[in-house]
Amino acid sequence: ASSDGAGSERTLAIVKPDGVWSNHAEEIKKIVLASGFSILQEKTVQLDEESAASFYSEHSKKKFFRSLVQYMISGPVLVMVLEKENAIADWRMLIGPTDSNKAKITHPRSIRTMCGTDAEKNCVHGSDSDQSAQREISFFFSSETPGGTVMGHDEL
Ligand code: RTP
Ligand code: MG
Repeated sequence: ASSDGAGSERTLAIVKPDGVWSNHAEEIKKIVLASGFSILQEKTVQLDEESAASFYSEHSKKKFFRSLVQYMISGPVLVMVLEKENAIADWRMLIGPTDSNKAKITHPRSIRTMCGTDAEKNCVHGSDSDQSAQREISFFFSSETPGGTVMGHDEL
């Protein structure tokens, strides 16, 4: 859009199944907007095993991979494209460290402290680089790789 500033950046955020279940999606969206992000696109999707495994394929050799995939398909997720200057790092900062138990100690005001449980069930996702952000945004929002079954779709 023409309003995109020269320094603006996009990232992919996900409210994972535990965050949706525990009714934190609206609260997280309020934090997103209050922190200066624009929500360019959003949808609620139910991932299947294949799409969840593909989304997290970088972790396919890790011990926690199977469990991660089962967690990610355990219910619908809210997927959002966020935009602001420095969006990738700023969103990662807001969500806090991967392990929600550690976040509770070191980052008490983080989103993972608010709604995460442990090293796996950590409530939210954020792209970790510009390359990941581009891949992940296409994964969910390009028509060729729909990335799960759409449960709801808000046009913003
Ligand atoms: P994410 O990709 O979801 O934003 O999380 P992250 O960068 O902070 O962490 P990453 O290393 O990419 O791990 C991806 C997701 O795998 C689950 N996990 N479980 N049991 C474990 O030790 C473990 N470690 C990671 C988490 O759900 C993590 O977000
Ligand atoms: Mg990651």
